[in-house]
Amino acid sequence: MISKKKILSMAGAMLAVSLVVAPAQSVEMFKNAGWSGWAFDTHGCYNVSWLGPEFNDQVTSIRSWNESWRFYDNINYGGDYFYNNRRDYSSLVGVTDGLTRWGDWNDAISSMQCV
Ligand SMILES: [Ca+2]
Repeated sequence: MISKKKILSMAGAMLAVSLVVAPAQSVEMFKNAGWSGWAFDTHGCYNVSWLGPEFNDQVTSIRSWNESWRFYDNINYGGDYFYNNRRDYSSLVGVTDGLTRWGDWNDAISSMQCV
Protein backbone atom coordinates (compact mmCIF):
# COMPACT_ATOMS: atom_id res chain seq x y z
CA MET A 1 0.00 0.00 0.00
CA ILE A 2 1.28 3.45 -0.92
CA SER A 3 1.15 6.05 1.82
CA LYS A 4 -0.34 9.48 1.35
CA LYS A 5 3.12 10.95 1.92
CA LYS A 6 4.54 8.79 -0.87
CA ILE A 7 1.77 9.86 -3.25
CA LEU A 8 2.44 13.53 -2.49
CA SER A 9 6.14 12.97 -3.08
CA MET A 10 5.42 11.30 -6.45
CA ALA A 11 3.09 14.14 -7.44
CA GLY A 12 5.82 16.61 -6.58
CA ALA A 13 8.30 14.74 -8.74
CA MET A 14 5.83 14.63 -11.65
CA LEU A 15 5.21 18.38 -11.33
CA ALA A 16 8.94 19.06 -11.38
CA VAL A 17 9.30 16.97 -14.56
CA SER A 18 6.39 18.73 -16.26
CA LEU A 19 7.95 22.10 -15.46
CA VAL A 20 11.19 21.00 -17.07
CA VAL A 21 9.60 19.72 -20.29
CA ALA A 22 6.93 22.43 -20.63
CA PRO A 23 7.33 24.32 -23.91
CA ALA A 24 9.60 27.25 -23.16
CA GLN A 25 10.56 30.25 -25.18
CA SER A 26 11.71 28.39 -28.29
CA VAL A 27 12.51 29.72 -31.71
CA GLU A 28 12.89 27.84 -34.99
CA MET A 29 15.31 29.10 -37.62
CA PHE A 30 14.71 27.80 -41.15
CA LYS A 31 17.05 27.70 -44.11
CA ASN A 32 14.26 28.38 -46.60
CA ALA A 33 11.37 30.83 -46.87
CA GLY A 34 7.94 29.89 -45.57
CA TRP A 35 9.31 28.01 -42.55
CA SER A 36 10.61 25.17 -44.71
CA GLY A 37 13.84 23.30 -45.16
CA TRP A 38 16.29 22.45 -42.44
CA ALA A 39 15.47 23.99 -39.08
CA PHE A 40 17.46 24.89 -36.01
CA ASP A 41 15.26 24.78 -32.90
CA THR A 42 16.50 26.14 -29.58
CA HIS A 43 13.98 24.00 -27.64
CA GLY A 44 13.83 26.70 -25.00
CA CYS A 45 15.06 30.10 -23.96
CA TYR A 46 18.77 29.67 -24.66
CA ASN A 47 21.14 32.25 -26.02
CA VAL A 48 23.01 31.06 -29.08
CA SER A 49 26.40 32.73 -29.51
CA TRP A 50 26.97 31.09 -32.91
CA LEU A 51 24.45 29.29 -35.12
CA GLY A 52 27.08 26.80 -36.24
CA PRO A 53 28.32 25.79 -39.70
CA GLU A 54 24.92 24.59 -40.95
CA PHE A 55 22.92 27.71 -40.07
CA ASN A 56 25.28 30.65 -39.68
CA ASP A 57 24.41 33.23 -42.36
CA GLN A 58 21.86 30.78 -43.82
CA VAL A 59 18.55 31.55 -42.06
CA THR A 60 15.71 32.79 -44.26
CA SER A 61 12.57 32.37 -42.12
CA ILE A 62 11.83 32.38 -38.39
CA ARG A 63 9.04 30.89 -36.30
CA SER A 64 9.14 32.51 -32.85
CA TRP A 65 6.02 31.00 -31.28
CA ASN A 66 5.03 34.46 -30.05
CA GLU A 67 8.21 34.83 -28.04
CA SER A 68 10.79 37.62 -27.79
CA TRP A 69 14.19 37.23 -29.42
CA ARG A 70 16.99 39.48 -30.55
CA PHE A 71 18.92 38.43 -33.66
CA TYR A 72 22.46 39.56 -34.40
CA ASP A 73 24.48 40.04 -37.56
CA ASN A 74 27.68 38.66 -36.01
CA ILE A 75 28.64 35.85 -33.66
CA ASN A 76 28.77 36.52 -29.91
CA TYR A 77 25.87 39.02 -30.15
CA GLY A 78 27.90 41.46 -32.19
CA GLY A 79 27.11 43.94 -34.93
CA ASP A 80 23.65 45.12 -35.90
CA TYR A 81 20.61 43.43 -34.39
CA PHE A 82 16.84 43.42 -34.53
CA TYR A 83 14.15 42.53 -32.04
CA ASN A 84 11.39 40.31 -33.41
CA ASN A 85 8.66 41.88 -31.28
CA ARG A 86 7.14 38.36 -30.99
CA ARG A 87 6.63 38.18 -34.77
CA ASP A 88 7.29 35.33 -37.16
CA TYR A 89 9.06 36.03 -40.43
CA SER A 90 8.07 33.91 -43.44
CA SER A 91 11.00 35.52 -45.22
CA LEU A 92 13.83 37.78 -44.12
CA VAL A 93 14.36 39.03 -47.66
CA GLY A 94 13.88 42.80 -47.56
CA VAL A 95 13.81 42.94 -43.74
CA THR A 96 16.25 45.70 -42.75
CA ASP A 97 15.22 46.46 -39.14
CA GLY A 98 18.23 47.70 -37.17
CA LEU A 99 20.66 47.29 -40.06
CA THR A 100 23.26 49.97 -40.64
CA ARG A 101 24.97 48.09 -43.47
CA TRP A 102 23.77 47.51 -47.01
CA GLY A 103 21.45 44.53 -47.60
CA ASP A 104 18.88 42.72 -45.48
CA TRP A 105 18.65 39.99 -42.84
CA ASN A 106 18.35 37.11 -45.27
CA ASP A 107 21.27 34.69 -44.77
CA ALA A 108 22.80 37.04 -42.21
CA ILE A 109 21.90 36.00 -38.64
CA SER A 110 24.84 34.60 -36.69
CA SER A 111 23.73 34.70 -33.03
CA MET A 112 20.63 35.34 -30.97
CA GLN A 113 19.37 36.03 -27.49
CA CYS A 114 16.17 35.12 -25.73
CA VAL A 115 14.97 38.43 -24.24
CA1 LIG B 1 26.23 37.01 -39.97
